Amino acid sequence: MSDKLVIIPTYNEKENIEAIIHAALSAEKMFDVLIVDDSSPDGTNEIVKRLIPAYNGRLHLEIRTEKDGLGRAYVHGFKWALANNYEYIFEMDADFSHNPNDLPRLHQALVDGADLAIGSRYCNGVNVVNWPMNRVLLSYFASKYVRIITNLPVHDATAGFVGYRASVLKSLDLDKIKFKGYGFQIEMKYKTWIKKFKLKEVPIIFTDRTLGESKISSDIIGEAVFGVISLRLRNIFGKL
Ligand SMILES: Nc1nc2c(ncn2[C@@H]2O[C@H](COP(=O)(O)OP(=O)(O)OP(=O)(O)O)[C@@H](O)[C@H]2O)c(=O)[nH]1
Ligand SMILES: [Mg+2]
Repeated sequence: MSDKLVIIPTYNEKENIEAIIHAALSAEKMFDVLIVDDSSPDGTNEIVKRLIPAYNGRLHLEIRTEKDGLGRAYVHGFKWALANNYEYIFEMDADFSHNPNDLPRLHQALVDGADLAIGSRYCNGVNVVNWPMNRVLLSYFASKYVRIITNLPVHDATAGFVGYRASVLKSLDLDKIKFKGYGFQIEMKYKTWIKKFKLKEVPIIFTDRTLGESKISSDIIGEAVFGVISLRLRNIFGKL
């Protein structure tokens, strides 16, 4: 069994799922894959079930009964990863915005001493392909905003292509992770940082999805805007 697991949350990803699984399981250094599917109505998990036997125990599936946000899906995946003794645990989207060939570099950052490796779009300028300008600006200024409010020393605070050492996930109280969307990514980085773990940004190029539909919504943006202020205040008052 590998000591490295890539968690991919899915909701209606039938156009991408087979190819992303194949790409992740073909990346150098032998990563295992866990799909956490929220009972996608398009049958994503049926495709996964069909693929499982071909990958000799390297492909796993957890199905949750309803759509409950990417944050909750990841928390479910983290618990599964710890219960199955993985040492290096990665988050990756199903839509090829994150290039599976970057997984070995994220892993290397952890081997070289980082506790949280962040696949970062903004540590060397802006490395985003095919996103409409309003999405780029939203995401870029969201990171600046997070940095101003919280001091978190990261250029890409909402990055969703990251790797953790198991020790980080063991030390966070996963049942207290509150946020579901972009806020989740910020919350995880902030809580890791205030516990004095070592964060390292690894430059990546992010590409907009070509297949399937985005699940971003205005609630998710609102959660992140107000959530950042609440994270900072809860830390000041010792309530994190
Ligand atoms: N299990 C689960 N997965 C989800 C949920 N919402 C989104 N996802 C998955 O999380 C990943 C990121 O979602 P996207 O829709 O690509 O959201 P995004 O990357 O923020 O938005 P775009 O950049 O516009 O694609 C994808 O693999 C989705 O299938 C959810 O509620 N449950
Ligand atoms: Mg996406």
